[in-house]
Amino acid sequence: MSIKDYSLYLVISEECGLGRSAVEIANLAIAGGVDIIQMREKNKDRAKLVKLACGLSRACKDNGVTFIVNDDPGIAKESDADGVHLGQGDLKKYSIARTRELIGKDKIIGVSTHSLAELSKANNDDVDYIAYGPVFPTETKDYFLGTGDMQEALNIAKKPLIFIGGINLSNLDEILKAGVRNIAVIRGITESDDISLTVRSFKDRIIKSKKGRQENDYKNKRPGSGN
Ligand code: TZP
Ligand code: MG
Repeated sequence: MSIKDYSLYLVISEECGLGRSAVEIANLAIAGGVDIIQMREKNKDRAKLVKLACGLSRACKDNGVTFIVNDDPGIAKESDADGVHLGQGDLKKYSIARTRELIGKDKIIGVSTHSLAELSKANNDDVDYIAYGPVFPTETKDYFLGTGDMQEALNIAKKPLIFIGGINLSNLDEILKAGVRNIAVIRGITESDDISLTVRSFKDRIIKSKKGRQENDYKNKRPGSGN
């Protein structure tokens, strides 16, 4: 399976939702036009994770939104998710070949990378997309990469590249201008009062930036444009 649009990828951790449930957050984000939703819950037992994943999977399927389970290919399989997201630690537990075997070869596998070296390695692995970050300071991690290597990351990526970490409506334009096409967000969306509106704002700006880039590409390629 391939994802048609990686533009806006929401990672849901219920504890970052200002008291709202993961399904409530998902439905509000779906109404706002999110492309992908990931369940990322670190403090629930397996039975709860499976139940929640099934609920989120259903909500996403009903609305044509891609659903990804973090950490656990087994739960992705049980909830009929579209795919699984593995961190560098998860890859020690589940090889990519084993993950493909578990979830099915048509499903999506995404990986987290935190350096250009990890990104380069993921380029050659059998994965469908690569997440790269944290770009900005975030409460989730105790370090961040900054935007210095962003251009190089964009240049070397051979798969859809999704930037993550501390991205919000205040720093979004800076990274879109640098050429970023796809972003993943937790708190910049789940901590907003109006999740649907915030998702819409993220999405509108991403679409506008992509359109601007297409128009520029077109202008630069026109005969007589000097290129
Ligand atoms: N991986 C790198 S940064 C991050 C993950 C899971 C957390 C992103 O959360 P936020 O709230 O968007 O900074
Ligand atoms: Mg993980």
